Amino acid sequence: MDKDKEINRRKFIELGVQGSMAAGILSLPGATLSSCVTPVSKTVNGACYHDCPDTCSWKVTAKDNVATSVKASNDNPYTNGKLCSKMDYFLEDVTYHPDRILTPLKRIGNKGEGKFEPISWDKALAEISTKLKTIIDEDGGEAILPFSYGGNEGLVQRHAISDPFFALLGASQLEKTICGDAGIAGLMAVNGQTTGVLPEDIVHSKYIILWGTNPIISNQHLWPLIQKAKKDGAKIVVIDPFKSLTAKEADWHIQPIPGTDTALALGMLNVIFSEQLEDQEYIENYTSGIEELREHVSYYTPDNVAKISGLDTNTIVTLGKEYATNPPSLIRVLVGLEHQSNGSSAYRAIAMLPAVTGAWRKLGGGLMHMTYELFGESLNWEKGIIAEELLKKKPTRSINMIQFGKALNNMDLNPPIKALFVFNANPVVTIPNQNLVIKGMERPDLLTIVLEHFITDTARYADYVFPATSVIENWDLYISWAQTYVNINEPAITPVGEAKPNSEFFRLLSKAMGLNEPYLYEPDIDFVKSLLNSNHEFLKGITFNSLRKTGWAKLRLPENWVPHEKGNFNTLSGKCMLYNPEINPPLPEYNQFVYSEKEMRDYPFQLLTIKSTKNFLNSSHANINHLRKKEGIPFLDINIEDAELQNFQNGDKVKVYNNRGEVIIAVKVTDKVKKGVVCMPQGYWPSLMENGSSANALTNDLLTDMGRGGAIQEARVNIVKA
Ligand SMILES: Nc1nc2c(c(=O)[nH]1)N[C@H]1C(S)=C(S)[C@@H](COP(=O)(O)OP(=O)(O)OC[C@H]3O[C@@H](n4cnc5c(=O)[nH]c(N)nc54)[C@H](O)[C@@H]3O)O[C@H]1N2
Ligand SMILES: Nc1nc2c(c(=O)[nH]1)N[C@H]1C(S)=C(S)[C@@H](COP(=O)(O)OP(=O)(O)OC[C@H]3O[C@@H](n4cnc5c(=O)[nH]c(N)nc54)[C@H](O)[C@@H]3O)O[C@H]1N2
Ligand code: SF4
Ligand SMILES: [Mo]
Repeated sequence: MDKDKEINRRKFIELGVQGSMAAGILSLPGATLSSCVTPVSKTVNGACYHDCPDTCSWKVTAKDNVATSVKASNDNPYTNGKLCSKMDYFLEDVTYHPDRILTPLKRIGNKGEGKFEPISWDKALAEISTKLKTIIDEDGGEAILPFSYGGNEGLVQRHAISDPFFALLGASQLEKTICGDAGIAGLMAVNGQTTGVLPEDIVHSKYIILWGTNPIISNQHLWPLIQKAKKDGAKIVVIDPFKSLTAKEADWHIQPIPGTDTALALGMLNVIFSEQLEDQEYIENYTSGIEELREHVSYYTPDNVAKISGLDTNTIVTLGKEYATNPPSLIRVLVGLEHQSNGSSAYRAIAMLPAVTGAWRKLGGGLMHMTYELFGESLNWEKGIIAEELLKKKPTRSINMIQFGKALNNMDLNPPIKALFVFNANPVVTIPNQNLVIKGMERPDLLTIVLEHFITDTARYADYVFPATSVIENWDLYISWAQTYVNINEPAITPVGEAKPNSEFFRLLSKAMGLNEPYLYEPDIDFVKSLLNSNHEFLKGITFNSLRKTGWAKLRLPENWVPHEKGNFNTLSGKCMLYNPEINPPLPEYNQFVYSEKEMRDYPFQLLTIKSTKNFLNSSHANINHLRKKEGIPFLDINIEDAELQNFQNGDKVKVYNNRGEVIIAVKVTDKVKKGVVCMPQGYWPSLMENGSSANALTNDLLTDMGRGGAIQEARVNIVKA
């Protein structure tokens, strides 16, 4: 168990038109009707490819090689017969969208202009392989950087051929830490694992704290279960500096100053100890370091924490008491909370709450974060480790994705980055310090290759763009990072136009480069079969053949699983590490990020840039007109007091700026943020914004306190009328 359990979120990422449109289908680009007299109709099982905690199961129907519907699997209880609004028109919005790229393209305009002309696959691959060979000869393999992330969560299209391909070339590695890693580092320090309460078991909870997560938007299939818990008497508390849709629906919204959650959690512990609400027996048997923790939290009195967090003393006391006295209590954390400079410490402090109160004892009590470890443990990763073995023999440097802009612009790197591959990601939109990223991508000497569905704002900077298949055109296997279902994804149609799966691109490039290693040529379907070829108890009876029939299967986990009822933490001692001498500092501390007086004066507002867009998935779908219309224009939320001071009215166009960039956006005067905090949505492509800059033009490429994640929300700005 332990070896495979080493899979972390990074490795997880690394390894690894509804019926009505059928009538109009023949006019869709790329759709061709075969000459068969009898229409051939088929329905296959698949899953949503998005980097979303829900990983919905679906069925795709195709007639004569034209997909006619994508429908949620009714029988999967978690998907529960419903996709989300982003995916209602997936076939029109992606597979058959008129803007979809259907041939390889070569740049003819300047970088960023988005002017391309078609080129044949063979010619493009030949040109690239010649250029890559020169770069390898002159600068070494590390001059090549693959930049890929969770744009397609399928285990095959994410890394099947690309990982060994880049390892073989000796390319630089990308440190994929923008989502999950900071939180995981914090939880690992305490529990040695991230898996805790499973999503379905939230219905048993009686006190649910949604701490820095917005499930109505970001985890839509968990929300009905939270509603059920509420109907059965649970109190729903949201801790979020932004009044999200979820916060609005909660019984209690607690709105701290962003980035102060470590202090808040330590303050709750202080209350629990002073009110003697701890579970002494659980602490004695299953935790270590209680005396050090008691001493440590004595500083975090409700009064001190009130000063730090901007909350009332009474809020902190009540929260601590209610949390400790309403078992089974559950804390749900996901990703939003980690994007702070003190983000890891917050998870670390929060992870101590269920141990100190013994919340872990009951079904539905404890902490809920991610679930990928269960798949890491149970699938067969034998093919996935080929790249790892290659890298063990010949280690290469890593470039942290948060600091992508810095790396691209650093010509003192030895070697500098000379070739860039981007797939399953749109870094010009999603990576902090957007202007630095763009400046790097504008470098005339950088060879950039992008695999995509659309000319995204990243693809605009490419020398070559290759058409990627949409998920219904290739094989894959989907596991989930936040629930416990595995899905097979069978192609419903052959690739549209000249599109090819990511895996096939790398096979063809391997061939063009004269590489002969057999592992570069394994078919996708063999990866799927191999991953499922495991005797692990969680996969009992779940095979390639069974999944082809059922589409999805829930891991065979114990019924009514209470993972830490009797300790059983994945630490060396098996105990929950309240004090962890292996980590510096051994106890989580609240440390405020320090700005100079000048910075505080020049940039008086704290900026949040969050996933508040219901109709986009990160930057995906932001180019789809009807979804953007549905979403409405993006606003900067500003508190009424600040708006009055600055003389801003609703709808006024403002310039939000700092030393990294500026964004032109309309203001919305709301109570969604407190005084001093402003918030705008991430995900909008800069090309869709008035001045060609979106949220990440303002964010900082600062790393988190642990886990080398991104302190994306640690940003300050000033605002003036535009
Ligand atoms: N519709 C939609 N769904 C999505 C996505 C999307 O873009 N759109 N993205 C997907 C991805 S990749 C992920 S990782 C998940 C993320 O899912 P979540 O973690 O739920 O989403 P986030 O928007 O990152 O953050 C949630 C909340 O954290 C709050 N937050 C920010 N800073 C702080 C802080 O310092 N303290 C506290 N307590 N709260 C804070 C934000 O205000 C926000 O409301 O969502 C997934 N689902
Ligand atoms: N300011 C701010 N920035 C953030 C965040 C935030 O909260 N605030 N959240 C961060 C988080 S949590 C995350 S996970 C990242 C996500 O950042 P990214 O991983 O860059 O996510 P997307 O913007 O969805 O881009 C995915 C791209 O993959 C493409 N794609 C989909 N399927 C395939 C395929 O099969 N092949 C190929 N080649 N391409 C495909 C899609 O068309 C899309 O353009 O953003 C981060 N950035
Ligand atoms: S984006 Fe998420 S909620 Fe929507 S269909 Fe895909 S997995 Fe389901
Ligand atoms: Mo994410």
